[in-house]
Amino acid sequence: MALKLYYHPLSSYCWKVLIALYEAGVPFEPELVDLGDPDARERFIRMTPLGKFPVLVDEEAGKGFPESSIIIEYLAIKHAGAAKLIPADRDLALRVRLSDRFYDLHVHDKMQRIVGDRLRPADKKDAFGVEKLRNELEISLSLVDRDMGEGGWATGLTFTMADCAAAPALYYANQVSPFGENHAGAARYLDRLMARPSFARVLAEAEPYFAMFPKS
Ligand SMILES: N[C@@H](CCC(=O)N[C@@H](CS)C(=O)NCC(=O)O)C(=O)O
Repeated sequence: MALKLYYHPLSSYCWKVLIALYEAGVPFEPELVDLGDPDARERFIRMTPLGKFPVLVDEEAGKGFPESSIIIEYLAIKHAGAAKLIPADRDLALRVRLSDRFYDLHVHDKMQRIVGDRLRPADKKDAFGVEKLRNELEISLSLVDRDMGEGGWATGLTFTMADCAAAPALYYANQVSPFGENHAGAARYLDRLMARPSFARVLAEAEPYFAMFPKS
């Protein structure tokens, strides 16, 4: 299967898919999209009008998908190495999808919008909105503390799509507001994720771009 991944090395949702690809050992061609380059942006938007990455194109099958979870679902259907990311058991698979939704919607999205506010012009900031997002993120992280402090992966002993979702969400949430002692359980889970070779590789590849991340 000839796969092409349109991505950016700093993009958290692209990390989620890269982790899955590295976990599964699926060969793919990375295509870095610089949305700051007007020509590259125009080409990308022509391909995917919402302009969000990651996008995976399966050139042999003539198919392409945005949305990190759908991309991982596709990989799990098409590639034996990726099948383990979504268990065959339907009840377990539901738990994985529920946890994937939790990390995307209740951790990743909050974090992403807090970072988004940092990129706004000084007179367009939304302090009220950011405070609300920070409070919501605190609640989500307290659930991660409760469930993940003692070890294991998001839904048990097996590394799944839910852990692919958790890794970037928690990594950047910890940048936005360091977990420290307040979120010791989340911090321990993040340590386990960062020690996982797939995620360690993603972080090493992103390293040259980290200076572009808005610190405040
Ligand atoms: N729900 C989407 C979210 C994708 C997303 O938000 N991507 C961000 C990068 S992490 C993006 O493309 N940002 C560029 C922009 O909004 O201009 C997914 O799971 O893939």
